[in-house]
Amino acid sequence: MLIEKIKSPQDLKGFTIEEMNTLAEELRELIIERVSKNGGHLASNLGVVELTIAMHYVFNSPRDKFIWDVGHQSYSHKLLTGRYGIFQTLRKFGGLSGFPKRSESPHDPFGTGHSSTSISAALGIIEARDKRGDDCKVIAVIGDGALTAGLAFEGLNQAGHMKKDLIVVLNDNEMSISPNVGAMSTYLHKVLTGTFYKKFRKETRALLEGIPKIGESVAKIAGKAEGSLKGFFLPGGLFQDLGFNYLGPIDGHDLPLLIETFTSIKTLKEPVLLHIVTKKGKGYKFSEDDPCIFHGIGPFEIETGELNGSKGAAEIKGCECITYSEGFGRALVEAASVDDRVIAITAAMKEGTGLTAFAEKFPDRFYDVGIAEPHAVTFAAGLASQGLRPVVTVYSTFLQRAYDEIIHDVCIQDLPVIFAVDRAGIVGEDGATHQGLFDISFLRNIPNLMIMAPADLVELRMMLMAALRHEGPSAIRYPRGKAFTGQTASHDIEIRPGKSEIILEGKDIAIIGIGNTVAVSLKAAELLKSDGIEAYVVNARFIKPLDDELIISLCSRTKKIIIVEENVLAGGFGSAVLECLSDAGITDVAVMRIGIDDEFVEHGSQRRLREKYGLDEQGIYRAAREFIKAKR
Ligand SMILES: Cc1ncc(C[n+]2csc(CCOP(=O)(O)OP(=O)(O)O)c2C)c(N)n1
Repeated sequence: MLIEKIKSPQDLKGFTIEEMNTLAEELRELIIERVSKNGGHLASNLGVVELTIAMHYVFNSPRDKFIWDVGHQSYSHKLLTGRYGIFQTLRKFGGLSGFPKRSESPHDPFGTGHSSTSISAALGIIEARDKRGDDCKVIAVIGDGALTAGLAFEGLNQAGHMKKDLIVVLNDNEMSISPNVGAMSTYLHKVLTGTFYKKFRKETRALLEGIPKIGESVAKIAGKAEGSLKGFFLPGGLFQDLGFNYLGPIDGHDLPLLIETFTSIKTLKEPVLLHIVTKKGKGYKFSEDDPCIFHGIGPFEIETGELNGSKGAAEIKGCECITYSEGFGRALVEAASVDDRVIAITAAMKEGTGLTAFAEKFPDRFYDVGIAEPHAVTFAAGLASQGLRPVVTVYSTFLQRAYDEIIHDVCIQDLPVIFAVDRAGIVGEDGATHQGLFDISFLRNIPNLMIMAPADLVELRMMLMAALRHEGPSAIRYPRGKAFTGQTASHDIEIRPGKSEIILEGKDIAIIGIGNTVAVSLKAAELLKSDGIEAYVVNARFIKPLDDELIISLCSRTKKIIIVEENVLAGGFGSAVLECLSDAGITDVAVMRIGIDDEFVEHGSQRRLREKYGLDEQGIYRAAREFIKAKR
């Protein structure tokens, strides 16, 4: 195989176009095979194979720096930069990350995972380069989906103004995870289908050949050229007005054309935006037909495209086949059916957050705002200020983007926006950039916000109803994966603000779980019972308001309390309990907190990571036994 000859991108330099086309086929096969086993972002990676080869052929990584926006499309880049030998470990615990990572390779100059950071980061790198008098090239590759975020425009805004030699490759496949949305997407679509593109598409190569290789800016060349050449630059007028030399659109699968284009623009000393058109999922029938399903996928059968087991299943034994996201989506449809004030908002994650059915049933009350979490939150605040009941469904990790909007636009004004915080806790293979391990800490300190976490699907539904009854802002956090169906042993189905419940009586020790740690705490209590240790188990339900009364009363019954949470310990739920005890002047109770210490949690399966951090039943059981033995 040709890929075996490539120890570093330098080895690509001697390849012929024919060999590079064969290499593209090999890369596609390797990616399909690996993702079919390990899961991952298939369609996005298949779309950028030729682009990646061309970039490595023309530029000199790691001296020249590639910033992959989101970074979910970086598998070919990894394969060409010395990571072929360990590619089978992709997304596995201790293995290759599914995203660019500084600690993994000098060819990854900037880590990504969340979208729309590439232009800002590239500009920073360029500025630092100029300060040290270097002359490397910096290329940001951004998708049309990622271009919907405000952050990308903040980067373009400064870059166009600074006039530095930044190359932005806009990889346009007209898809975000689902079809791309918004006015920018409509604009790009017009560019692709417009008369200019149609007219000049065929002439693209001829035009490029006419561009001198050195010195003059693309704009100047265009200015000097004949009328038809000017037309070549017209479609992307918006980018030109922002200070970029716009080039394209060109076919992003035409390797010779890509190579010629990069060679032509390499020497320019001004910002260039190269618009390429690619097919998401290219080269594998099933992902070409359904790039949305194959955007991020679990293990599947290559022959049939069918999933092996269900995607994102939490590894809790004995649960029914429905995810928390699906359960939430169903509950929201139910709520919206009886309350026409209910609105659903997503930032480009309709399928992931379980809103597909809602969008079909209530198209006028469903909004996909693009990858624009801060806007989603303020948009919801505006709706809520007029008496509507917006529900922002968002992954915990992406809600981080909207912190100021949560405080400034929602909570200070005490508006009844509901945050459905999906993928809260350990998410698994997507790794450090995607774990939802901060939301308890960053939400808990905001006045007016009620925060809940359900122990099972029944509670999730009841919490949504409680949030809709609540007159102020609220958040419900729930994990990735399958729901613990049925009741986790809740005695009382009714959700009352600030009320938790004891779901197992004991005497020797108390274990307080929140959300999905309730079920494992119960299992750990069963193990303790066989050792003769009787543990109370508390289903906390509320992070805020905290059930001070129950916690304080528990302290008169047992002198040892363990708190288990899938969140960082700093500022987490355990901290809330400690604050409560301290404020109440309780000093004779020993508290142990199980959660994530002061570190980022890397990639691996949810099961493996929970085991590592002692968040599974065995971990809690062992910790409880040690704790019982300890003097204090
Ligand atoms: C801030 C943020 N929100 C949401 C996501 C989830 N997400 C990952 S890829 C993606 C779509 C990106 O579309 P595009 O940039 O066009 O790349 P493509 O996958 O089409 O190549 C989304 C919404 C994210 N990574 N970061």
